[in-house]
Formats: sequence, structure tokens, C-alpha cells
Amino acid sequence: MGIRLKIPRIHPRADSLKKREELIKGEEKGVVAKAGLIAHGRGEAFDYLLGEKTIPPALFAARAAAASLLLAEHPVISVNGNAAALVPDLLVRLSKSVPADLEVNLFYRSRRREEAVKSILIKAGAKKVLGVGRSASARIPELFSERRKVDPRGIYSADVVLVPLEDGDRTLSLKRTGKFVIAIDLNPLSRTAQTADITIVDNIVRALPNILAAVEDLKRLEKAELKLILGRFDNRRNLSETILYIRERLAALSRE
Ligand code: PTJ
Repeated sequence: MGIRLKIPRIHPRADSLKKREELIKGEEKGVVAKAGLIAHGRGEAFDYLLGEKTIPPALFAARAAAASLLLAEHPVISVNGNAAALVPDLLVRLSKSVPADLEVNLFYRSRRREEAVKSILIKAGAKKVLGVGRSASARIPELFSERRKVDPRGIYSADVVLVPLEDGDRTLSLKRTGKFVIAIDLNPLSRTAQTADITIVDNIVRALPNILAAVEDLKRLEKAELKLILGRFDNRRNLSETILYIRERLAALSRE
């Protein structure tokens, strides 16, 4: 067990330090992979470029994501170690609100980690968690990481999959099998961000409340209206706007 950090509430970076502590605790409990700590650091660096806030293109993408989840026949939320450690309650609330299945899908898959992620979701109120143990018996073709192992009742038969902070290959493989992929990734240049159908360039701790609020808001709409919202969304254009936002922000900061 590592040293526990006491974070003074008035510390200017208290929230960020708390998130780090949650991930460290998650790693000690076997939820988060060691590489997950590195991934988080990379995410923090990109978050700085955004000003650690939700920027307009991310809000627009979160609304389109909500529309696509509501239009889906079989939506699935894929859960990895970092997502489970940072936002377990929000993942469960979103799965209930849509409704969508929750499936454990790990790059560094081990039986212990599968169970640890499942148990954190159950503790947060999930009734059913797919993709654990033998139930991950189907395979995504042409994908060679452990992420290829999926549940036939979940990701394998899904039409829309939400993949929070992800490594590159799977998005492409999921798309090859005809699925619509929503990614949450602070790095707008990552392969995941570049290949998803909808990319929310935001911290998962801010993106999930935004998707949840949009789902609650859009639920009352007819399918045709949801399709209009989705039809107005263009991921390429939205990613360009994200990169331009960062460029303009850095230009303004460099003039100050
Ligand atoms: O739990 P596992 O075994 O499935 O492994 C999970 C990790 C994250 C270790 C695995 O998927 C991995 O290695 O991912 P990468 O290739 O490091 O990519 C993670 C991406 O997520 C990077 O582009 C980061 O910028 C981004 N990221 C990190 N933290 C956040 C984030 N995006 C949104 N919110 C965050 N909090």
C-alpha cells in the first residue's frame, strides 16, 4: 500500500489530485492497470490544453452521442479500469437511463481485474455486468489484443458501443464489424479519436454527466428528431473545431 496523500481543500489543484488518488487506489485494488496511471497522465496533459473544461465541440458531441444511444437497438457501454475507477456511479446511471448494457472490456485482461471492475459496478448499483469470465466467449475479428474478447449478449451483438478512453485498434475493428462507435478521449489526435463516429474530446469525469443530461433531455423526442440531431453532427468537422479551439487558446495565452 502506497503513501496516502492528504489533499487540502483549498489546494488549487485539489480536484485533479483527488482524481489521481482515486486511480492510485484503483490500481492497488486491481481495478486500474499500471498502464492506466500512465494513460491518465497523458489525459491530464491534453486536459491542460483544453483549459480543463468542456469546450463547445465536446458538448455538441455529447448531445449527438446521447441521440445515437437513444436511437440504438442494442447500445453497450464498454468499461475499462480507468473508467470504472473514475466514474462508476455515472456509468451505471447512464446504463439505466438509456437503457444500455454494461460490459467489462480490458486491454490488460486478467480474471482478477474482470472481477474487480465488475464488483465496483455492482457496488455502484449495476444489476447486470457482461463480459466477465466465460461469458466473454465471442471474438472481434482482426483484433489481436485481449479487447477482442467480447460477450455475445453485449458488444458482439451491439449496434452502438460507447468506448471511454481507449487504445487505438479496437475502434477500427468495431467499425469494420458495422458498429457505430462513440469515443471519449482527451487526445483529439489519437487513432481512437480519429476513427470513431462520434468523438467527445473531454475528460470522462465531465463527459459522462453531459451525456447523461443530454439523454434525459432528448428522451422525450421522437425518433425523427433524434435522427436530425445526429444528422447535423460531423465528426471530422467537430474534431477540426476542437483542434482550432486548442490552437486559438494557445495563441491567446502566448500573447498574454
Ligand atoms: O483497463 P484496461 O486494461 O482496459 O486499460 C486501459 C488503458 C487506458 C490503460 C488502455 O486502454 C490504454 O493503454 O490506453 P491508451 O492507449 O493509453 O489511451 C488512453 C487514451 O485516453 C489517451 O488518448 C488519453 O489521452 C485518454 N485519457 C486518459 N485519461 C482520460 C482520457 N480521456 C478522457 N478522460 C480521461 N480521464
